[in-house]
Amino acid sequence: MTHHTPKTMGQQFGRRSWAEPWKIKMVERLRMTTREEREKALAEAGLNTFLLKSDEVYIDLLTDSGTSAMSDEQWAGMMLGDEAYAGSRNFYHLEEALRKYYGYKYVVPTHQGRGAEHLISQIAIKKGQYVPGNMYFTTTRLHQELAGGIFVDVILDEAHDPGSLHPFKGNIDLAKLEALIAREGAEKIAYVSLAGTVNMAGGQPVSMENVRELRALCDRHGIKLYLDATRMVENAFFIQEREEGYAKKSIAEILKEFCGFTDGAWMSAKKDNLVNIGGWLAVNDWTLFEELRNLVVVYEGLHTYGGLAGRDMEAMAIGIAESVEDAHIRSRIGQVRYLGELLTDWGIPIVQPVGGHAIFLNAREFYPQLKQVEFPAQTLAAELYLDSGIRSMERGIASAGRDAKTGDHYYPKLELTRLTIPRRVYTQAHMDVVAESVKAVFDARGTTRGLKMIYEPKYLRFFQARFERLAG
Ligand code: P71
Repeated sequence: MTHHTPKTMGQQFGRRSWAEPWKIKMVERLRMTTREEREKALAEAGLNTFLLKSDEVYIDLLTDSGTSAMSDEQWAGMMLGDEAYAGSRNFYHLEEALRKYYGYKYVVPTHQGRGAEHLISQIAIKKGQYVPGNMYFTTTRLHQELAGGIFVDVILDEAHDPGSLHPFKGNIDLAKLEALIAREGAEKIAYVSLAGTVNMAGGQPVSMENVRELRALCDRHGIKLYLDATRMVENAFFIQEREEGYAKKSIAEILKEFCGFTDGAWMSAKKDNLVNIGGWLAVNDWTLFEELRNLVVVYEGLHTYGGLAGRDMEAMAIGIAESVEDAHIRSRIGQVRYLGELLTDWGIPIVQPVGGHAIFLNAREFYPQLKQVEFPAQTLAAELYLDSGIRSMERGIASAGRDAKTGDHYYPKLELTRLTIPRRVYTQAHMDVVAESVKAVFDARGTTRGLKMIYEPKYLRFFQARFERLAG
């Protein structure tokens, strides 16, 4: 018998191991299912992972949104909820945290990110204006369009290439933006919509240099610059790691410097900010703030709670401080990267470089036999669930929706299946199980058939669409 020497993960990678800066006080038990149970559950869900019951899921990588584990201090904060209708002390705590870490002057809480997107879009966009941005996000673009705006993608070309190793694939291509301004005129631009670690591009960051130059460009033309800060803390980590001059700066310092180049931000606090529900808008301009806090009372709630309970705002204020700690973000992104390193080493096609919140499997390369209208990424999500009970999310043609003018599908270059890692929830052993399941599905890829959509809702169709397997 050959003797096998066990090695820690760190040893296998030739480095000292790192571990999470927390320990586990309470656990949530998981339910395992049989293949038969999964076949049945998936058929009932119309082969759409959004329609599965979470009890039917083993490892849930649908999203990192609202799925993080709160700390004991955040839970203690929940008991300090001041549920006054007006002027809750938790709102002032939240405002203080946002001023301290993000640096904006005025804050409007919202129930989640899209609530904030709705308000800023309604106020800052005039019908027919353009909204250039670094790749679209589904809810962001929808609210911009509902406000009469026309979204224009001005991200670097590299962002659309899953193989490009550009360190800042989230950057805005300033020449594309200049060309749009030259063609349409600055007054036709509502604002520039900049996102930190671009979700649909694979969690790819924006460099400090890019936002600095973008600010200068916007100033030259008198154009406002608003930030989708949803995963901006993760973006700060990549700047610290990859951009010259930032290695010795803290995540908190980098975050604040970056936000300082923008006129305001909207946020889904369900991601970086480590809460299960919440969002906010923050701006530096008083007049804009007055408009926003007036509109928030129409759609969300009074401007000191915006659709949240006092306790939610307290948990958010505490979560913000925890989220900018260097050790937290290093282990958070380290875990995502660990899964990415395994898959890369095994030759499985994923978007490179690995981003902040998720691994994006390149479904086109899994299934070259499928046309894009046969939903390769949706197919891959279905196969993964069947194999192991892991839930992932389609980020391809189903998510992209239809062109309102022509009625045809949008055909995004990226046809991806996202394995999104919740913060502080799963262990390294869970990542191993995920990696092995992806490999099993990859190894069986040759015989996999595609899907057709048999029910298509009007808005954000991917949430509720139903599919059927194509006959072989
Ligand atoms: C994610 C989500 C949640 C989601 C939203 C839509 C379809 C599927 C899943 C939400 C974001 C986001 C960015 C960059 C704004 C929102 C909306 N992401 N900007 O990735 O990633 O925030 O969900 O709190 O309303 O799973 P909201």
